[in-house]
Amino acid sequence: MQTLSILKPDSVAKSNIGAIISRFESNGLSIAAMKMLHMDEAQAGEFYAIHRERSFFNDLIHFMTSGPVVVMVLEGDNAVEKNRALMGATDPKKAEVGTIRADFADNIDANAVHGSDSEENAKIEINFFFSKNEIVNAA
Ligand code: IDP
Ligand code: MG
Repeated sequence: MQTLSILKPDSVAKSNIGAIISRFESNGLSIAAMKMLHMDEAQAGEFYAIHRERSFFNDLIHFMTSGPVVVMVLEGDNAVEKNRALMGATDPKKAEVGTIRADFADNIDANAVHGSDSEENAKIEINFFFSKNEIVNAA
């Protein structure tokens, strides 16, 4: 199974790329695709379109376009659920000890990582950032 992960601008700015990728690799998630990019407002707005009506939408887009991100396809058994478990709760104050957000996130805006929340959304999000020939067989 595959899922989409984004290391958000705070993770890149704080040089936490390697430490966070290590969490994935040491927990059975392999990297099947990876790139760095700096999203513009249109791209971030389209990616987060599901949140367009939420009060935090403008803050979310502002933050996600504030610097470069690392976008990855992670592959492994139960990749969607496993990644969500490794990430921890959206609000790092509520994230379990030892999760990525508990260890690397500052607040609910700068919360270190994005992860797809269902297998269906994982497919949509992977297609949003990657073409088929950019994804390798990581199994
Ligand atoms: P998730 O990233 O854990 O899946 P979502 O509910 O999908 O959380 O929200 C997307 C992103 O929007 C979050 O990661 C967070 O950065 C931001 N966000 C969510 N809820 C709030 C909020 O109540 N205030 C501010 N930002 C929020
Ligand atoms: Mg989400």
